[in-house]
Formats: sequence, structure tokens, C-alpha cells
Amino acid sequence: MSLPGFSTLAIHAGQKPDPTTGAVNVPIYATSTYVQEEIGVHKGYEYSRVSNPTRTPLEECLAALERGHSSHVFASGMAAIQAILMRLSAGDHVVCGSNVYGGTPRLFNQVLTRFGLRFSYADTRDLAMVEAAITPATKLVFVETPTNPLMELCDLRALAELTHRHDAELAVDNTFMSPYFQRPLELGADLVMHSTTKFLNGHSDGLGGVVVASTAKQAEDFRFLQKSVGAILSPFECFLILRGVKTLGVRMRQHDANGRRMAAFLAVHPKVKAIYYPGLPQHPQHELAKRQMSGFGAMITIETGSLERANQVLRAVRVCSLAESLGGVETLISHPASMTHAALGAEGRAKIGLTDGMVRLSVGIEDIEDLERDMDQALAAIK
Ligand code: P1T
Repeated sequence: MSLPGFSTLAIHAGQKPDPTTGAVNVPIYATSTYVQEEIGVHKGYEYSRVSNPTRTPLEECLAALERGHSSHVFASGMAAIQAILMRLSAGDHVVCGSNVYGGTPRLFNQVLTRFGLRFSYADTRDLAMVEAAITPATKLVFVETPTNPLMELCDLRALAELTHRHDAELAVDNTFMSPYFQRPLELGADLVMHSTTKFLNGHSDGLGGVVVASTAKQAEDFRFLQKSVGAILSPFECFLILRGVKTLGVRMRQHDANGRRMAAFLAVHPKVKAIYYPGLPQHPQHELAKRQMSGFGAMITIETGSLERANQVLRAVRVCSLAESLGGVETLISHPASMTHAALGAEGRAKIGLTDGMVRLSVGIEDIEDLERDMDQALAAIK
């Protein structure tokens, strides 16, 4: 029997009508604990840090969407990344993409190095650079593709092969694409994570993170970390993501359609000095994008030329909102140098080519004509 389609899984996987009432939607089980009949006799739930009946359907659903063995949700995207790293031990080495969300190297360099983990950074567009960074102590390669905010890609199939040759695991932050457009486990990756705060939830009304495991051993490790560390997702946030993910397919199709239109509009705009969007034929990795992803998504970065010019645009937007984050139904526009990648410092940003003039768009699902008009008048504010 063939697997149900993506949206059928999004709406039904892990989610059965409530057996006691017939309620179509999974209720919010606002409970910290569960009554037991006698020692060790219960209905599968003992304490909500360990498991919760709103969380279980969400974890089953997200695992199905990423074609994983299981998934494990955490309090934020950062908590999910932390869980991946907590499977390692002091002395272990990690190769991380040189361009990832700024909070990721902040966690690695400013927190986890104090516990004896070691990190190197490599341009993951170039497999030779990744291989050169691998040491006998390397246990994990951690990447984003496309990257935040430079929209650089890495060849996941080739990178998985390389990583496995060195007896390490490949973890992919799939936040920008969502499983609708890219499924790294099918390309050989060992772990996938998301900030569910973004496209999976889709409505900018809750934080969360998920790790999708590909093996039973990994699953056991993540369940143990949920129970032992406790950075789990609340039943209310689980409900919001379950609700949001039902429309992931239709939202991503509209995000993608709007993203392509906006990119084509900005690509020829006289005030835009450069544009980074894998859906454009001039993107240096456009062919890889077509091969590896089934859509190009809604994330676009443009170069305005300077901090002042970026601010002129950001002050002028009316439909787009100047805010950190991405992946919601509303268009958000942000300034990576001062927001998401401030922690890198000027030197760190210069090293990866992230400039003060860059502005990042998360194109929402509003009417594209309104978004184009808004960007046109905002770009006109550049003196
Ligand atoms: O914010 P949180 O849910 O903890 O997720 C962190 C995170 C992880 N990975 C990627 C690719 C991300 O983009 C983020 C968070 N990013 C933003 C807030 C942003 O505006 O880019």
C-alpha cells in the first residue's frame, strides 16, 4: 500500500478522534500527572515531562511528515538543537556550517564549549572544506540548507555520504524549507530538526522545536533527554503546532508562489543591488535546489548597499512587519546583521559575507500585489 499524501498525513497522522467524546481535534491535555490504579499500572502516561497525550499525536505527525522513525518536541528550536548536542560527550568534535542561524554558534561557542565539546566551521557548499574540517573526534556535522540568511545550499546526499565515511552523523536544520519542500532523511541525513516556531506552526503565535530521529537508538536518547533535562513543549504549544501543521501543504504552496513572484520582482528592481533566492536561475546553486527541494520557499535576502539604506527600507514598510522570525502567514522583514546574526560580531559576519546592507524577507501568504506594492514604495525610500 502506498503512503498517504503529505496533507493527508499532516491532517491525520497520529491524530485519532478522541475515544471518550468523539472530538475531531486532539484536546489540550492540561495535566501534569495521571492517576495510576496500582504501582506500575497506568494508561501509558505517568508524568507530563515524560509524555503527554497532546504531545504524542504531534510527535507522531511530525515524524510521518519527515519520514522519520520518531520525533521529539522541545520548548524552542534552540532547545531542540541543544538536545542533539547533548547526545555527545566532552572531547567530541562537531563540524557546523559557517552560515547558520546566529543563535546556533552562540550556543556552541558560548555555552557548549564550556562542557568540553569542540566546534569547527566550514563552508558546506564545498564538500572538500567539510572534509578538511573533520577530525578523528568528529561525531556530528550540523548544517542548514538553504542557510539563514545567505540562502546557500549544500548537497545533502553527498554530504551524508561523506559524513558516514567518517563515522559521524549528519543533522540538518530544515526550518527554512519544512518537510513539504525538503526531506533530508530521504537523502541520507541521520537527524532533522526544526524551529517549529516558523513554518510548521505557521502563525507566529508560539515557540517550539522538534528533532526527528531516524533510528530507535536515537529515539531512546531523545526520550531520555526530554525526561532528564526537561526542556519539553507544553500541551498548549503542541496543540498550536498540530493545528498549524494541518495547513502546511496549502500554506507552503502559497508561500512558494509568493516567494517566486517577489524574488522575480526584486531581482530586476533598480534599488536592489543583489538578491539571494535559490529559485532564481542566477542563483549559483539553482540546479541543486531543483534537484534537492520540491519548491524554493519564501525566504529571500536582498542587498540594499548599506546599513542606512537598509534602515530606510525597513522604516518605510507598511504591509510587511519589521520583526525577527519567519515562516508565519504574515510577511516579516528583518535585518540579519543587527538581529538574528548580531551574536556573530562584525568580524564573524564579514567572514561569511553577511553585510550591514542585507535585508531578509519571509514572504507571507497575503495578496502578492499588496506585498509588491509595499516593497516598491519601501525601496523608493532609499535616497
Ligand atoms: O527561535 P527558536 O524557536 O529557538 O529557533 C531557533 C532557530 C533555529 N534554526 C533556524 C534556522 C532559525 O531560523 C531559528 C530562529 N530564527 C529566527 C528567529 C530568525 O529570525 O531567523
